[in-house]
Formats: sequence, C-alpha cells, structure tokens
Amino acid sequence: MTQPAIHSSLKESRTFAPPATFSANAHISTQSQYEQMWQQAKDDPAGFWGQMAQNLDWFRRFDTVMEGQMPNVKWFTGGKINVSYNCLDRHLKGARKNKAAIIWEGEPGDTRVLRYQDLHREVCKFANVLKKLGVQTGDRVTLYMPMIPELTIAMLACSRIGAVHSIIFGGFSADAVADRNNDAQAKVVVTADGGWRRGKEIPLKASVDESLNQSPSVEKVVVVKRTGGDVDMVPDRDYWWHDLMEGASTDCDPVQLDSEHPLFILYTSGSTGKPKGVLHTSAGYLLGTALTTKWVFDLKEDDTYWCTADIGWITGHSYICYGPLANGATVVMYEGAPNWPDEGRFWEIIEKYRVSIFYTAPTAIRAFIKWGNEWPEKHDLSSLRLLGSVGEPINPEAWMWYHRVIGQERCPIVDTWWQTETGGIMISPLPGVTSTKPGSCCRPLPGVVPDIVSRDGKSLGPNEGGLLVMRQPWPHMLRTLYGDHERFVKTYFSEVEGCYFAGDGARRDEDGYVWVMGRVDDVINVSGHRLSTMEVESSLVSHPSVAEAAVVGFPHEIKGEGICCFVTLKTGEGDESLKKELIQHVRHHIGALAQPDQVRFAASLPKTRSGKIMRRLLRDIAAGRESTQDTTTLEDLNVLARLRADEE
Ligand code: 7RM
Repeated sequence: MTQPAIHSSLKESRTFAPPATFSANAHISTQSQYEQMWQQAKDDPAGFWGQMAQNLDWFRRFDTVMEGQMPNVKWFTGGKINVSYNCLDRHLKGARKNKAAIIWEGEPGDTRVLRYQDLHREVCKFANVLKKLGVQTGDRVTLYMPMIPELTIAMLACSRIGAVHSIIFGGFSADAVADRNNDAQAKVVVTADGGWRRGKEIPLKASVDESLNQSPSVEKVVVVKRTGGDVDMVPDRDYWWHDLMEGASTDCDPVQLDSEHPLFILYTSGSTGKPKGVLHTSAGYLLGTALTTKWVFDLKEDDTYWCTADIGWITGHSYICYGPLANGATVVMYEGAPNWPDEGRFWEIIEKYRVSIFYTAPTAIRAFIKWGNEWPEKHDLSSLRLLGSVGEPINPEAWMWYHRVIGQERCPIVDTWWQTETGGIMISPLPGVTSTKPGSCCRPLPGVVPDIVSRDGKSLGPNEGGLLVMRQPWPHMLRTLYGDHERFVKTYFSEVEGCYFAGDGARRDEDGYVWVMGRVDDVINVSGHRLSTMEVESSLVSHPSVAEAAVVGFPHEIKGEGICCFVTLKTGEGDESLKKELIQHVRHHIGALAQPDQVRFAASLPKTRSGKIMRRLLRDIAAGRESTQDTTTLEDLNVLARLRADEE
C-alpha cells in the first residue's frame, strides 16, 4: 500500500548566498566543483573514496575500497591504519607540533592548553597505562567522564592500542552505566571524582561504584582527580589517573590495525527500552569525519574551532575529537553550562579565544534567544566567520536570530543533518558554495546519495514529504549494533528495500534542497492529512512570546489525531487569551488543518541530554497515559512530574 505523503505547509522563501570573500577562499568554492564531486562519487564511489583515502596516513594501503552491499559493506579492506596516529603523530613532523590542539576551559574558569606534542605524549602514556591494566586490542573500555582533556586523551589512547571505547555521557545514572558496561562487557572504566555543572559537582565516581555492583565484567577503574571531592577507592580495583601516569613511558607505538577494526561503541536510545550500541570502525569513520570537517567547516590552519556538544554524544566524538584533530585543528573545549556563572559565558569564551568557527544546537540557540540579546551584545564576536547547527531541525526564526545576532549577517550558517549511525555529516550546506534557506539542511555532501520515498520505496517528487533514505553506502556508516546484528538489519534496512532508512521524514523542494521534518514517529495524522509536528512547532516559535514548543498528536474522536502543543514562554506565564492567540497564529500561518486543539504552557520541556525534545513522553502525557518509555536519556527527570501536575 502506498502511504500518503507527509503534508508540508511550511514555506520559506528567504535565501542567503555565501559572501564572495568566503567563497573565494573556501576549500570547495564553486557550485560546479561541488556538482562534479557529487556526480563522480555517485557514479564511481570506489574511485571517489579511494582517491579521498589518500588524505589519510596508512601503514599498509588497502587492496579494495568497498566490498559487499548494504547492510554489510566493508571499506578499505587489506589496509592497515591507526586513528590516533592520524590525529597526532603525523602532525608532529612539521610546524603543527607546537600548535594548540586543545584549548580547554573548566567551568570554574581554570584553563589548559595542550599542543599537539603534549597531547601525543599524554596519549602515549595513557595507552601504556591501559596496557598495564590488562587492556588488549579489541577489549572494551568505558569512559564516563566530564568534559576535560583526559577524556580526549583516553579516547585516543584506546584507539592507539585498538581498544574499543564506549563513552557514557556524564549525566547518566548508575543504572545506565551498568547496562552499557554489561552490554559491551567492558573491562576497564575511566572516570573522574566528579565534574562541574552550574557550580555543582556531579559525583561520577559514586555512580561508577554503584554501577559496579551490577557489572561484573569490569576489573579496573581509573579515576581522574577533577573536583577534589570525597571518593571511595577500592584497593586493587581503583587507581588514580595521576598515580598511574607518573611512571608511564612516553613511548607507545600505534598498533597497525585493520581498516575495519572497531573504533568505538556509542549507545543511543531506541524505541524500545534497550539502548542500541552503534558500532563504528577505524578507517571509514576517520575518513568521513576528517573530510566532512574540512568541507563543511571549511577548516583552515589558523582557525579556532569550537563545537559546544558534549563528547558523550556523537557530535563530540566526530567534531570535537576525531574530525578536527585529524585535520590538525585548534579545538576549544569547555567543561560546563552555557549559563554559568551567567548567560554570557559562551560569548565570553568566543571573545577570549577569538573563536572563528562555532557549532552548536537549536536547543541552545532557542535558550540564547530566551535569555536576550544583551548577553551576546556585551561581547566582541567579530572573530566568528562560520556558524553551525546540529541535532534538530532549526526553526527558521531561530536561524534568523543566529544569523543576525551571532553571525552579524556576515557568517554563513551550516545546518548539518546527520545521526549517530551515519558517523558524520551527510546533508549540509557547503559554506563557500550553497545559498542557504533558513530551516533547510540543503544538499547532500559528495558521496551521500539520499532519496525521499513513500513506504513502498518509490521516489517522491518535489515538496512531497516522505521517508529519508540513503541509496548508497558511505565509509563512515555504522557497521552493526553491538551484539545484535539482527536488530541492526531490522532497524535500518528492512523499511525500504535496498536502502538505509534514517527514521526521519523529509521533503525536497524544487531546488533539490532537503527539509527534514523530524522523526517519522513525530508525524501526526489529522483527518487523514499527515502533518509534521515540527512545522507546527516552527510556527509557534515564530510568535514573539514563545521560547520553545513541542507538538504531539493525541487520540481524537473525530479527527483521528488532534494536535497538542506544549509551549514554554520567553517571560511570564501564559493565560487563556495567549492560548487563543497562539491557536490563531498557527491557523493563520499554516492553515486550518493545523489548528491546535490544545495549548499547554510548561516551565520546561522533557529533553534528552543532547537537547532533543522527547516527544514520545509528551505523547503519553497528551493522551493521559502512564509512560512506558525509556527515560534513561532524559535530562531533567522532574520535568515529567511537573508536566503531569500542570495537566489540570
Ligand atoms: C548528530 C545527531 C539524529 C537525529 C536525526 C534527526 C535529528 C540531527 C538535524 C536533525 C534536522 C538537522 N545525531 N537531526 N541534525 N534534524 N536537521 N540539522 O544529532 O543520533 O543524536 O540524532 O537528530 O532527527 O535523525 S543523533
């Protein structure tokens, strides 16, 4: 049966061409250069990727670029490579050895700078520490750490010896740590006494202790002293990082690993309770992150690059650690919250380090808008030349604010669509080439062949909403879900024949620009019309009083599904007249079809720790159901209780 297309009502006609000076100096600088690369990659993927792979340093060149078909593709077989070698050692041969690799700032204001040489030395030492603790090539190591340089050091140390890291975001509970340790059968956990967040200490080691009662595979724990808080150290199990590092040798040859050697597992929440262990491998992932960093962020030798994500999220893996370091970039890394000690912290950091490339998420941008322009206006943001967005569709009004207030109408914005599973950016503007449209992630990067299809796999025409799929494999795609290959095949490759299915709904406009409409689960069916909840949200956010909105469907006797809007305001509390106004606003903006049935004001919305609104939970609340959803990724557990209490 052909599923009806997703109805799209959001139309955006503003376009922004890249400044001529930006294009003139960009790595990819003309439309025809882009078109030619994209076409070549589509027609001859092996030729294209084989050529691109020359950007990496190999111990042994690969025999074959790609082998097999989706879902089971192997890349660069026969090749021998080491990811940490590519991120560090190769930069030590020239002037980069004294270049800052990481400029780090702790939340309390302490700072550290690690040059490429320093980072290399620390990585070699910690790799030797891991070996001494019994970690061998292929073993899994859990990293449950704050945003401190030791986290990057530990990642690269794992990759140096071929150990597989599994990073667990520092905000997760002991239970979540235990689940992930067990699933991965981790041998060693690296953690810290604690980390700083809004002036409070997050007691990481205490959670590890609790988790270890339930995860017998873990033999050793390494603890970084960060906060100086009290911790229990269990003899012969727990060791201080600084004690182990003291005697460690600075010599550690990188292990020559197969291209397909696993690099890391990263758990991401699934629609069932059990998180999915997305597995990435060495050469393909490294190539994808290195190239996309260069193309999308147009990285130059003298840039100061800052991605505000947490490393516990894929964005941090790919665009704080591997991609930028493979390019020899200078990366700013910040430990804490954007509103500590006040709402100007990010802008202060940009001014202080003269950040030139800034990459953040729509959820953060909406918070900045809510906090007011006076915060960025207090700081000199003239060092910025490029802005990025990731994690959710960016509402056009938030895009415009980012463009005007932060980019000062000078900086291109790259709205980058990708996923934990895709490893790196897939659909994004090229800042020197693409005329951007607010709210669209624009065109696929070279090597990415997306399509938008109906449930039965037919390509849809311009402006028809459907399922976003990939028709060709790419080197940095996930290889499996750890320990559950069947679930991998079922989740990503069984929806649409011969394609990778991303789980997102999207449309392509008449210029071939992609507009992601959110997860397909977030499509609601109102009187037989399939509407994207994201579009209703964007309409609400364009109202001057609204800070954020989350829209979900709920069972409705007449319409099938009704539209329920959870709304947070910039200031004050909502009343009946504002409710009516918002309903009219959406009706006027999108049409009668999208007129909300309910508007509920809330103090905050339930979000994952990476800032995505958890609409699944809101659906339960809107329907008045008890939730059976996995809440382990929820940032603020109290928010649910508050939302339920507000129902009356
Ligand atoms: C990088 C990341 C993936 C999901 C994805 C989308 C949504 C991410 C955008 C976006 C619209 C974007 N990985 N998403 N980026 N939607 N425009 N630029 O976020 O695995 O955590 O999430 O996020 O729904 O499927 S993720």
